[in-house]
Amino acid sequence: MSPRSAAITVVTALALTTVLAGCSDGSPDVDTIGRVAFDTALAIPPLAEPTTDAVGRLHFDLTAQTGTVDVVPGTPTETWGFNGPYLGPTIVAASGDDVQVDFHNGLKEPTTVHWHGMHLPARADGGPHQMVAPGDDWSPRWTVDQPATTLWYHPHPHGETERHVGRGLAGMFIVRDEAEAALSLPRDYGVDDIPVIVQDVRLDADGQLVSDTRDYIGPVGDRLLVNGTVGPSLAVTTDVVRLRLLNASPARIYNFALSDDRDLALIGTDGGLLERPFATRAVQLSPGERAEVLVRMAPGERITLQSRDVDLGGGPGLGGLNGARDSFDVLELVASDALNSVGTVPQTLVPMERLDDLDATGERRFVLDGKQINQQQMDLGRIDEVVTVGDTEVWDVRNNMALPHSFHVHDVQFQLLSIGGDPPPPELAGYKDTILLRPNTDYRLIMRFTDYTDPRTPYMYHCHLLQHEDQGMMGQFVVVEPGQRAGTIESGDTHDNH
Ligand SMILES: [Cu+2]
Repeated sequence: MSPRSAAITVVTALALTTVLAGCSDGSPDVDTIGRVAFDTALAIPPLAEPTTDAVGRLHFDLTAQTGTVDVVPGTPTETWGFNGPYLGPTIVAASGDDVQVDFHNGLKEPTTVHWHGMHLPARADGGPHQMVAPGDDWSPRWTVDQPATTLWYHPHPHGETERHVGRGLAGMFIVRDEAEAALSLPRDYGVDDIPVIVQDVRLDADGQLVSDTRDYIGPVGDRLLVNGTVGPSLAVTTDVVRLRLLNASPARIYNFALSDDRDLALIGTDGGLLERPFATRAVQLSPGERAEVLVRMAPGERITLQSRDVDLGGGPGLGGLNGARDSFDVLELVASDALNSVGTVPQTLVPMERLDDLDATGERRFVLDGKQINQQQMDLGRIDEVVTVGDTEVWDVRNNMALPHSFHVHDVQFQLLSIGGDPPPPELAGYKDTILLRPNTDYRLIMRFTDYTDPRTPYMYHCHLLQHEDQGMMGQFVVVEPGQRAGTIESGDTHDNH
């Protein structure tokens, strides 16, 4: 072992000892089941209203701004949002649409807007190289070119992402397409097709947001907001309701289940619909992950979406850490006495081409340990990996610790070949852009890099536990033409990226 790696191992071991020692006096478990009043109608983020220009491009306006939310009645909590005090409008576009987002930074500090899960040019990606100064504008444009799914947008300023997202800068981006439209699924936004953006918060004595890190995974809150609503209740008017679950929390991992343990039908994950619905009692999501589920309801009944029994995959001792023992009432669903039928839910959804590792042109290995990937902290000036356009690659990602991490890759949606040598379970068999990395486990990912070469503007890959990302658990890759080399990194100017 080299002196350098020996030193890193010692530091990691010390950090782990500190974490494990810290939990013995540690965070009390949170259990809100049965204690949430559900006295407020679930807020539905408004749909962003685009304008169409002369060449048919859709323009969406987003402004980052400050505001307040009454998390505790009568005590305004200072928050940030897009086009409002908290969260942002839902953007809907169809595959094939040309879009442009006209973003204005109305904050007093620089930020970015990253399109999480979107396949698009690196300079439109909104990562840490596309910083937008206070008062400035940024207008990325791209063609939506991926299947129907649930994506989201949020800031990605290096070292500050946890704080920016934790204050409320997040919104949903729904992609539609013809294959999805042809299926008998609920798709009436806000009626039977419901965004469910879940965030946990913790308040200080003055009712202000605090980022109180006692757990290794980062700050975990003791109360939930769903679409910004405290104690949310949804009036259900159809026999089947589609929930688009988004974990927009900085660190907390949820395991969503219904109060009576009835099955959910999982129909989609990060990158699109599954081949067929998967009946499951629970859906676990780490930060950044999404799932689309169908819930079947009977007239007049009342059930609750909860989060409980989170499985971080670790041995004894891990369960009490990092909020895994916490339980929450998340969202109440109240069915009306007469429900409209949405029709028969299809048995098959969309065909999916399985990527084959025999077709892979290369393999890369990423080891996550401490707050590093491959023993390196993020360096905005360093390109870590150079990918040739057209290639299909296997990324072998290992969590080398006894604690959880996660892995998110920009630009692409990947498939899982194996987890710890085993084939992925049905809930992880579809397209993904973010996965929880269980302790001491190898994940083999396969992905195809189809276009958007730019030797000077990198995409990111990183742990999506936002504090880890902020602390440098991130790397950069560029996509180049065959034979091309990476160039000197060019941070985008914020006025015009074309
Ligand atoms: Cu991590």
